[in-house]
Amino acid sequence: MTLTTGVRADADRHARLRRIALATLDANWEHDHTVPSRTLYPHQWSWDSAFIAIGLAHVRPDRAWRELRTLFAAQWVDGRVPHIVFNPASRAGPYFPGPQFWDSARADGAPTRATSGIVQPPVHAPAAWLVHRRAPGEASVAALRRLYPRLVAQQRYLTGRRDAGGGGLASIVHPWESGLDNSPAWDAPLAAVPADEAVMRAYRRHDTAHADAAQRPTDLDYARYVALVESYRAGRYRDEGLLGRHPFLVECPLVNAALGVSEYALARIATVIGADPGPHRDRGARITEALVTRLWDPVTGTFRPRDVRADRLVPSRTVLGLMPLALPELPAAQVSALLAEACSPRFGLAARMDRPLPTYDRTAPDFEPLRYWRGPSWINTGWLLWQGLRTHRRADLATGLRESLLDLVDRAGCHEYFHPDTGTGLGSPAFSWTAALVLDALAQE
Ligand code: 2M8
Repeated sequence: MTLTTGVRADADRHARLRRIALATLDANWEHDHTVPSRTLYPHQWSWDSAFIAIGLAHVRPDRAWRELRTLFAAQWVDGRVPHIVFNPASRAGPYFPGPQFWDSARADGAPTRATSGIVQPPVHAPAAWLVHRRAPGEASVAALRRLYPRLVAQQRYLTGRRDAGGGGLASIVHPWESGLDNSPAWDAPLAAVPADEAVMRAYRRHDTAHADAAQRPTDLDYARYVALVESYRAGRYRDEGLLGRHPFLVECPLVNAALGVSEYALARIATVIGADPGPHRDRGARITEALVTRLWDPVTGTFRPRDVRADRLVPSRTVLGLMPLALPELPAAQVSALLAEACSPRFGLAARMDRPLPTYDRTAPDFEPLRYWRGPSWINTGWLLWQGLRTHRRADLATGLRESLLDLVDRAGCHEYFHPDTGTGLGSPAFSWTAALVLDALAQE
């Protein structure tokens, strides 16, 4: 290929990707938010909306702010941002577990709109910052000003009420809060949650009507998910005394890395709106330190979730362990160990990648190339790692990863996840955050 034909092929690919990404986001727009997928996820999801806003900023900035505004309108009085905001007017089929199951109306400080009672990784402050950076102006500064106190309240909730381990990190109370629902990272702590898959006979899962059951969590996983919601709901989603009564409390490296990165984003936002950035930077540094103290495993050279109840690190090596690379003040020793882990045969990161980044150690005996978060490649975890590589100025690896992400979508479309060997599209075929993050990756050389 000559230089000019190469450049033309690249421009064609960009135009093609932009077209399908925009069409996907437009088709999934639902009056004041974007659904992750029309069939599988017909309501608003918290961290999906943050990723979606980042992509929309490049093409529909007003809609990006609207997306975040709608989500934060459902914030609880204690500062939690619910992981699902139910759309009462949804014309799509039912979702399990739906609003009746969560029963948020009975909890103190829940909004009028029905929501779930749990959270997802707090990637919203960095998202708000990026939306402003991609489309700056008076409107974006006004939007930041409105959102700032809500973002601060979200941080306060997670670092305060959710610090069940007492070491300065937030605990998750459900695997859904990590966003990586059935990651092998949760196998060990979930084994302590009593559940019988027969309880699922009383419920109807709708996910398996829209996606192949072999690509979704199992019924036993769902029995445990249901048991954990029931436990948290029984205490009306209060967080006091969780250690004594809730069977799953884990410090997740992704959730806590996002918490730290959010403080640095809030420092930047504070500067723009005339607030004090100093306390945010201090908190960012403290969270980074707590991550290293509590979740760093010097033996394997990666971060691991801490099972707070058992007071030990979980054994599996998942993509979650690489996520703290996004922290700007991560010490050099951890940065180089994480790069070594990412570039090892377990994850295969390279300046020219021959296979996409998996979500789980591909050399592990229980690696499952089709099953959701137990192996397949996802665009958001790749995008988050890409951010970390750019933060630590590894342009060579960042370029390799970006190419691999764009290539996946170019070949298969805006799928929810991808086969980590063949790149075949899996799950939903028109998935919003895939589209949004492709738009962002396209715009950054
Ligand atoms: C998946 O999770 C939901 C439950 O929250 C589900 O399986 O029904 C996860 O991939 C999660 O990270 C994502 O936010 C959600 C919507 O895309 O789907």
